[in-house]
Amino acid sequence: MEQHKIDEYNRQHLATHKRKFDFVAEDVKDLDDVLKKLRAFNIAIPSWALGTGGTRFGRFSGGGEPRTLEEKITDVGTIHALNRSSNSISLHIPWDIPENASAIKAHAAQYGLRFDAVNSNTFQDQKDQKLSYKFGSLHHTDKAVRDQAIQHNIDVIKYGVQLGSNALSVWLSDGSNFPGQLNFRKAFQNTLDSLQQIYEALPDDWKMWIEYKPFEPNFYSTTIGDWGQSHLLASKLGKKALTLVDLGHHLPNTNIEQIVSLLLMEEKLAGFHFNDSKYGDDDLTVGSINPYQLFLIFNELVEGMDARGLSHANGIGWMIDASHNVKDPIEDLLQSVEAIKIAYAQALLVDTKALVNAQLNNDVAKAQETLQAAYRTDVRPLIAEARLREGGALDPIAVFREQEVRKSLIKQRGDKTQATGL
Ligand code: RM4
Ligand code: MN
Ligand code: MN
Repeated sequence: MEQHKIDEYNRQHLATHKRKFDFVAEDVKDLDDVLKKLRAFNIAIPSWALGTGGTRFGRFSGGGEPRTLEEKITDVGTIHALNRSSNSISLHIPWDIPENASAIKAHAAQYGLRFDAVNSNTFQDQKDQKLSYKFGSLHHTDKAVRDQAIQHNIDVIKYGVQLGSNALSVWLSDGSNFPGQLNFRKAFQNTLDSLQQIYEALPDDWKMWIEYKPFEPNFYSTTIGDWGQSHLLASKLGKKALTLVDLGHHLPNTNIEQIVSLLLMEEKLAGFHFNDSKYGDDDLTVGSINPYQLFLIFNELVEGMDARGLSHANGIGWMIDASHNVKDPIEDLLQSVEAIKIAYAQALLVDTKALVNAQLNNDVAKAQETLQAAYRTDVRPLIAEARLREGGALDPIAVFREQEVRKSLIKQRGDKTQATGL
């Protein structure tokens, strides 16, 4: 994406933007501080979200999908050039193996990108794999299977070290489909023991992020099924192990913001896999179903991070984990990043003093008014302004469409390409 094209678009739309910005900015108390924070805020893009995701029933490619890791990085580069808020990429291994790490790193650096957490995969069998993960990996009854899965995680750390990552993200599909299939206690102990061996292989400045999920692909039990089980493992493992919250990994109506608040208090919140859902792990575009919940989560995050003096930009990990099958993946990711920034900006606008007072006085109506005043503010011009100051586009999707980026990707890569991933 050439900068002059972005600048040209911005020039044409500056007057309209200015009018909207001035209107909202007038009522923002610490405008400079808010803009500074918005400018610094980046969200990592997962390497598996750049193709059109499928379901177990089918897959419909939109064309021009990245065929290689390099092309995935190029697409993240396009996203980052447009929104200036996606300066890193998170790799899933073995879907994306960096065969030549220094070349991959140099390619990413060209777009101002670095590597976020690396993700291991012991939920699928690979072609050349000796033992099967059909009955689980780190929790398996057979030590040989556990050892194979441990070794895979250690290999993933090694790839990550070469790329300059500093976290290993572990999501296990381990669980059971039928009552009686598993001994819960032994499955948990095997998982702990396996994670301990992986933990020992972590470099000093690395973290292990432990993701939980209540069901799917197993439908009776999941060995790391909720934040309590993840937290139990993380606290037994040590300081470098933390709990990762994927927004889609909760039973319907779970109060995620409360979970987030307590994990943050305990210094055990690794970060996020952002997405949205209506039923389960739907992996829909962030903010497409329940933007109010996202705001409430960010409200707890801002409050909790400020209480601990953590930097919003990198105090914890921010990452998208979505898999969509009807939209252009690049447009979809741009929408997700925007939704996250909107929720964050709204949380920054909460009148904290008024909220604290309302809470102390049990003034419930005032507390609700205070939160919703921030939530109902149209903060989009603030985000556009932050983006503009960073060199991004006032309207990233509009530029993407105007420049016909997808059309030229299809021309280069073909109509029938399929990216690795789900
Ligand atoms: C899982 C989980 C993991 C992701 C895989 C592809 O449901 O969210 O984070 O890596 O899907
Ligand atoms: Mn996830
Ligand atoms: Mn998931």
